[in-house]
Amino acid sequence: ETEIPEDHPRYASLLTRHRIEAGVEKGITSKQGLIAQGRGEAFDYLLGERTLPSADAAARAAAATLLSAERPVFSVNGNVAALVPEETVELARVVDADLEVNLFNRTEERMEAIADHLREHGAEEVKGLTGDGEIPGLEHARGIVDADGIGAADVVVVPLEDGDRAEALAAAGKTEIVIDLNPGSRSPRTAAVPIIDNVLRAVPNVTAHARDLADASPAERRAVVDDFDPNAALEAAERAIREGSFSGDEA
Ligand code: PTJ
Repeated sequence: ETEIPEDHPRYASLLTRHRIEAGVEKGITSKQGLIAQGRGEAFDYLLGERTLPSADAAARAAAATLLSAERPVFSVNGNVAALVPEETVELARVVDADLEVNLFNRTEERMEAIADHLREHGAEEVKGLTGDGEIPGLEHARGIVDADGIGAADVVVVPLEDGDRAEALAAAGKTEIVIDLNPGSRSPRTAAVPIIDNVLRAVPNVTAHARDLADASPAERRAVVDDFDPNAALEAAERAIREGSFSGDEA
């Protein structure tokens, strides 16, 4: 990772690619994860590779939602594990959420490799391997979850989630926080809190907001959630892309 000079104009992008490649080599990330990464990069470029004010507001709403949750769970896939393992473990710790490996293309090998990888980065308990629960309305392998993890969660963080699965989770009554760089994608459109940002920036940003809100009263947290408008956040991101705000500020 350290071979890329930090002052390189595309440092963050090159670092990201390197981590995803290393993830594939380590058996964590799927080959489809490489394609997903390419798609994400294109959107990140159009967004100016920065956190829009609207995405920052979403991150704050996500933090308030997580702190107010009874049983929050952070769902981890092959891309998230490769890109932000430490940051994910840290966010889960700060908001007292469970970590659950949950894969679009589920294989036992990759489930275990990701759980090991998270433990190497400080996770104590990692759920997902039991697979004794199911999200209704999905083809069997796509719906497998832990009954006492995502199965019992009230709030789930699902970064880079597939649209069908995001819809099925919402139909199962879960409050969803989706992190996705494409504001037109179905999963952020399904989410109570869509964060249109790179997971590399979004996960530590949610943690920072959670630290800031740690001593806030339930009423203050509720106000943060109530003041957040998911449709306005999606529109702000679309506008930023359309108006080419990668060379200026968010309109
Ligand atoms: O590890 P698995 O089997 O669970 O598979 C994970 C992937 C991501 C491969 C799988 O869920 C998939 O195929 O996802 P999609 O349908 O390609 O959607 C990925 C979405 O994430 C796209 O909308 C991308 O724009 C977005 N994305 C990609 N990289 C990032 C991202 N969003 C935020 N941060 C990123 N770094």
